[in-house]
Parts: sequence; structure tokens; C-alpha cells
Amino acid sequence: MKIYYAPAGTNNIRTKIYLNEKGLDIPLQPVDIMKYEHKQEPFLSKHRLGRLPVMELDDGTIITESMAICRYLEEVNPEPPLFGTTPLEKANIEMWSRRIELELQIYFSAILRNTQPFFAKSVYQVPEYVDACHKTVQDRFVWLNDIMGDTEYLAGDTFSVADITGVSAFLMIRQIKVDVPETLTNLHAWLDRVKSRDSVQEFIRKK
Ligand SMILES: N[C@@H](CCC(=O)N[C@@H](CS)C(=O)NCC(=O)O)C(=O)O
Repeated sequence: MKIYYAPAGTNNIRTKIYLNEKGLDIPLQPVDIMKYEHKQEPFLSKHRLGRLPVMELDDGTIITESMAICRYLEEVNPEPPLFGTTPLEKANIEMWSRRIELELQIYFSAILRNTQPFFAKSVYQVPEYVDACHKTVQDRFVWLNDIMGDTEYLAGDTFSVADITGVSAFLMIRQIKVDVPETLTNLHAWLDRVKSRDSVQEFIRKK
């Protein structure tokens, strides 16, 4: 089993933080994104879309999509549980993961993909969309701050894969020149908490 990986981008980072949290030592096969190795053979034969991460099982089976990779690994290595154990925990963690992905990460990614020359080869860029994304993101920050309440983590008092989705999405915001207003204290407290975890340290930029 191995994971094709580059140490950059929300979905690679989310998968690596998950591996770190679980203590899983799965070989990582480096793919050089800056050299567009992910958009060329032999990688394209593994995943036609040319995206990372990709997991390859020992029998050659390919699993794409970072969450599908984490879910597979969770089934095979249930301890410590990061996707919940009871029906309610599982639903709550799924709800928070999707809130982060669909209400925030999608806009962070749109800003990145529509502004960086690197992506011009693979997406049709619409720079006019970027301003609307910035406004939406600021609106969603307020929403998130208001609904996250006073639990330690997004889905309650236990760290879960929803927090991994959250922190890996927020690690991208410096790159797209987005700031979280200081007034959003719940959001900042959660960010400080998750960014201080050992599993995240390799992705924290030293000043
Ligand atoms: N939904 C996919 C998204 C994969 C994705 O977009 N990966 C990024 C890196 S985190 C990528 O390959 N970017 C390079 C590109 O699109 O050229 C997942 O969760 O794995």
C-alpha cells in the first residue's frame, strides 16, 4: 500500500494529518506538483483527473479522494476513532466536515484556482468570481464563529476528522491573502487549539 502525495494543498495535508493522528506509517510516493508530474504519465494512468492524493493498495486498486482514503484507513484501523463511533457522533462529524468543505473550503479553493498562474493550465480561470468568493468567505467566518459554540472541537469535545478538514482548509488562507477578523474569538480559539496539535506541526510555517 502507498499514497501518491505532495506536501502541499488542502487535501494532501488533510490526509497526512489524518495519518499522523492515527500513527499510520504508510509509504508516501512523492509526486512533484511544481513540475506538473501529476498531469503526466505515468501518474495520469492512476488518476485521469491528475489530482492528489491517490492511494494504491497492494493489489493495484486505486482510491482517490482524500476523504475516501481516510475512510478506508479508518475501517482498517479503527483506533483511535476519528469518524465517531455512535450513530449520532458519526452524523455530527459528517455534518461538520461537509459544512467546512461546502461552505468554506470550496471558496478558498476557488480563490486559489482563479488567481494563481499555476492553475491556468488545468482550469478555466474567471478572475471576476474572486471578489464574490472573498465576500462569501467573510460572511461564512461570522456564521462559523456563531454556530461553533463553546465545545473544544467542531463536532463536540473530541477531536475528529471534521477538525482535520477544518484545519487543513484554514492552513490555505495565508496563501490566498484571507484573514480571520480578530473579533471572531470562537473561531480563533478553535484554530489555535487545532494548530497546536503535534500532527499539524509539519505544516505550520515558522515566521
Ligand atoms: N476532492 C479531491 C481534491 C484533490 C485535489 O484537488 N488535490 C489538489 C492537491 S491538495 C491537487 O491535486 N491540486 C493540483 C491540481 O489541481 O493541479 C480530494 O479530496 O482528494
